[in-house]
Amino acid sequence: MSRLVLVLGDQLSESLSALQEADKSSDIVVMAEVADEASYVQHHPKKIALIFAAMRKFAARLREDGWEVRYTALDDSENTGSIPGELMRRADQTGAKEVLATQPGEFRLIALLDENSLPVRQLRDSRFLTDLDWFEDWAEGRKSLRMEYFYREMRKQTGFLMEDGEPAGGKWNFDHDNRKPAPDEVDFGGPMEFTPDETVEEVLELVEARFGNSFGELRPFWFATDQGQARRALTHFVKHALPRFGDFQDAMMGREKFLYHAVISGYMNIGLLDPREVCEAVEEAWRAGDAPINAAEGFIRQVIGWREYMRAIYFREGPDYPRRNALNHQRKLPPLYWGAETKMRCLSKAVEETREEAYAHHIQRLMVTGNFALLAGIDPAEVEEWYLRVYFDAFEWVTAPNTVGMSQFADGGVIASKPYVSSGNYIDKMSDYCGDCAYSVKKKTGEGACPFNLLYWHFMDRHRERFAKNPRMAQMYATWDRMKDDRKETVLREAEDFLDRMSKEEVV
Ligand code: DLZ
Ligand code: SF4
Repeated sequence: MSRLVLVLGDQLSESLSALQEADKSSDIVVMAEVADEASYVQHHPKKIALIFAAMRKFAARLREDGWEVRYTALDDSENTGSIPGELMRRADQTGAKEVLATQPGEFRLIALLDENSLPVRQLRDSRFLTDLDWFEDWAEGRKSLRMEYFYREMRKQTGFLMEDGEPAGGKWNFDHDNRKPAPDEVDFGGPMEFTPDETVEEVLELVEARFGNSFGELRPFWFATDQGQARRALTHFVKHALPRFGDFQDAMMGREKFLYHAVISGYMNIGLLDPREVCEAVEEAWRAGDAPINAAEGFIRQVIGWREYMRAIYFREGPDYPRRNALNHQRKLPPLYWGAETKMRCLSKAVEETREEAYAHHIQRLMVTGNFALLAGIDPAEVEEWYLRVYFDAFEWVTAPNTVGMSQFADGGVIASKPYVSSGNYIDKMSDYCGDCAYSVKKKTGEGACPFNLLYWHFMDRHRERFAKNPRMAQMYATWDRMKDDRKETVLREAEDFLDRMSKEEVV
């Protein structure tokens, strides 16, 4: 009796546990482009196109490999519009009585498969390095979960950048070297771009017709859409950008969308690249003397540290995690996040690049769009949904912990030991945005004062009770307390005024 093997749009790896467990000679692979997945949030058109194109190419590859694949295109007349619907339809066609799946990266879909009338066996997703049961044991009894300690465990377990049981270069973390401000010139032309082939072009036409009105530019579409292309993109990054990746990891530049970033997170998250092969390529470049340790370590930490840690926290914290709101922030996400005019250059650049590329690098996400949302008191659920919609690498297992936890502190400190907030100063130091901005970063109050400067103190003041005792924030509270009362009043009044105007959808 044949079984169905479900392969989702972010599970496009031959090493997928469901495929490994299945029998090529009798089991039938089911893949489906469905309206439910394409619209549970209104994804960026480039993200949908990436997933559909990569799904179609992966299905073709499985067929070449001898698998029987039942593939449903979005515009197939028989398409039921949902994953459970497609499983039932394929079961009726084939007589299959059981489904093999790899556990999806989202509680919503896990529950749907659990409730499916046809039994679904959900296998562990072995493409991630962290065993979630091991993580439970590791986390149990710890007062606080900090990524750094988790990361060191992962270094030991995987052996990446280890020499005789010790961290290569004598330190676990070289972040101290990774905070250079924006350079004058960037000698990297950006990630490798791929001209759409026939399959991609067909998908682009479909996406244009069905999702053309969503936020985001579909064309030019240049993403890798199969494993071979994604590997070329990785090699290109390692050769041309990795050596300077570390130095400028936290820099931001108006003219340079990508700086020295790899832009491969989306490929990893849909299965085209395996995190192990990514780290191996980076480690190899360091061993060959082609990349410094601060670059290799900084990069590998993102992959075996942050990426794994985010996912493990998501599954540990449970389905309510994306809706947490520890700071009780209720303001609506302002239209500037959807491209409405703003005078804040840092935000207008981050949103413009997001609209064009379905991408912004991590420091733009954390220190510009994330920082502003936190300072302005925006509902973290709205912020999380924004990230989930607009980025090519966004799936709930990563956007929930990244946004609700790390960027918005809405989990009350499960992930971060203090909120990631900064005034305009930090943005000015790390970017070239402020020079071209209508606001003045040097002005703390009055006409043209940088809104980040005002909102920073507004945030500190309104959350005093929660944060005043945090030793890492004591110095900032001491600075605030040293300010004269009338100055404090001016700052808070101007911040309130800014927030009012923003809420009334005036151009701010
Ligand atoms: C994100 C996405 C989109 C846009 N479309 C599909 C689809 O049509 N078919 C599919 O199998 N998967 C799609 N996905 C990925 C799923 O939403 C993803 O598997 C879940 O969010 C869990 O991570
Ligand atoms: Fe952003 Fe303020 Fe700098 Fe303008 S002055 S770019 S608003 S940080």
